[in-house]
Amino acid sequence: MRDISDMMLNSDSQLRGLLKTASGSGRILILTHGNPDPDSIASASALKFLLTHLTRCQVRVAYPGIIGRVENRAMVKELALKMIPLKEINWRDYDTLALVDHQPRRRMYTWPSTRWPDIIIDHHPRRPLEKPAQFVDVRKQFGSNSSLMTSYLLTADLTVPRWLATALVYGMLTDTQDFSRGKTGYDKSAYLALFNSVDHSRLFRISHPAIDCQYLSQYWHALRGARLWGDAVETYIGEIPVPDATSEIADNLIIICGIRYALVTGFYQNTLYMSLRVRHARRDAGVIMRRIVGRRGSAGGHGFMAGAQIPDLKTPETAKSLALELHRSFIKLVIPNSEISRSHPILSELPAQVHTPPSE
Ligand SMILES: [Mn+2]
Repeated sequence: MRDISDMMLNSDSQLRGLLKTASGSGRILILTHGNPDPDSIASASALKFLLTHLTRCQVRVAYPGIIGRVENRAMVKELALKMIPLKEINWRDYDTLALVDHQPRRRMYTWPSTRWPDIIIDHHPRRPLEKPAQFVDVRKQFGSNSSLMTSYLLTADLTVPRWLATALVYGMLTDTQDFSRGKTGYDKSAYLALFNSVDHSRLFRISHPAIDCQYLSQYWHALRGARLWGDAVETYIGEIPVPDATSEIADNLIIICGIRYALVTGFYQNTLYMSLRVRHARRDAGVIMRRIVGRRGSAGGHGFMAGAQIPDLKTPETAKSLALELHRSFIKLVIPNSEISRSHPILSELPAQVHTPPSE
């Protein structure tokens, strides 16, 4: 575990740099990444808290896409986080744009062409910027952006309220898979620093949210179509109600005993959404996904998880045939040749009568 003072190394000068950039503006818009995950949501909330307390700026958080996952919706509701859908934003209302937990990527620009981010705080590997930004803090030694934001809060000596500590810890837990993934020394320090401020009942309700029947039907539908090829499982689930339905189902398929790869694809508003999970990070999910998708769309990810989007598909039929083609490439990539001809559904037929009630 890394020492907390070590974690805050650089945070002092970074905090001054951030405040200098922010102080020159009046109204700041913080953007999460598209269909934001807990790390992105917590980071945006932390930056808003920091800037609201240390500057005179008006600060809002916006998210592109949809908050779809049942846990993420529970997080926003339980912690009463204020976030606005990006489509409701009037850009003229803001003079400064901040990105958290991601860096500008050409395919993902969600802001008008006349705008460019002024502030970027991220923990993914640094990408070359097309245009400079006033304040950039990219530190990939943090397993989650929530931990990086925690180092700012600690450096600023702010008391972290329970709702924010809970959000940040949930961001850390999900991005590092409960501190099991990658280098997590700084994340553990950040976690310990916040531990006593966390609302553990709420944290439990977020990580174990109530599900509804629609969720179960969707899961059943995905399971019914899922096929096993050796130690890989894949399913195309057709039209999905929210884009991150695929990641939710992939997370549930990868925990099946003996499975090492799970690929789930769905269709939402003319775009194919794909989610891949791998059990052992020896085969990097991001590399596999990029090879499957190639130039047809955008793919990203790391170690255990990856996602891809292929836009501009005219009809559900086009989407389906492309999805099936991509799933075939996936199987060829991860399964030895000898096993490719053999596949079977993961659900087997139950005997007609599982339980016979005792006779009177
Ligand atoms: Mn992150």
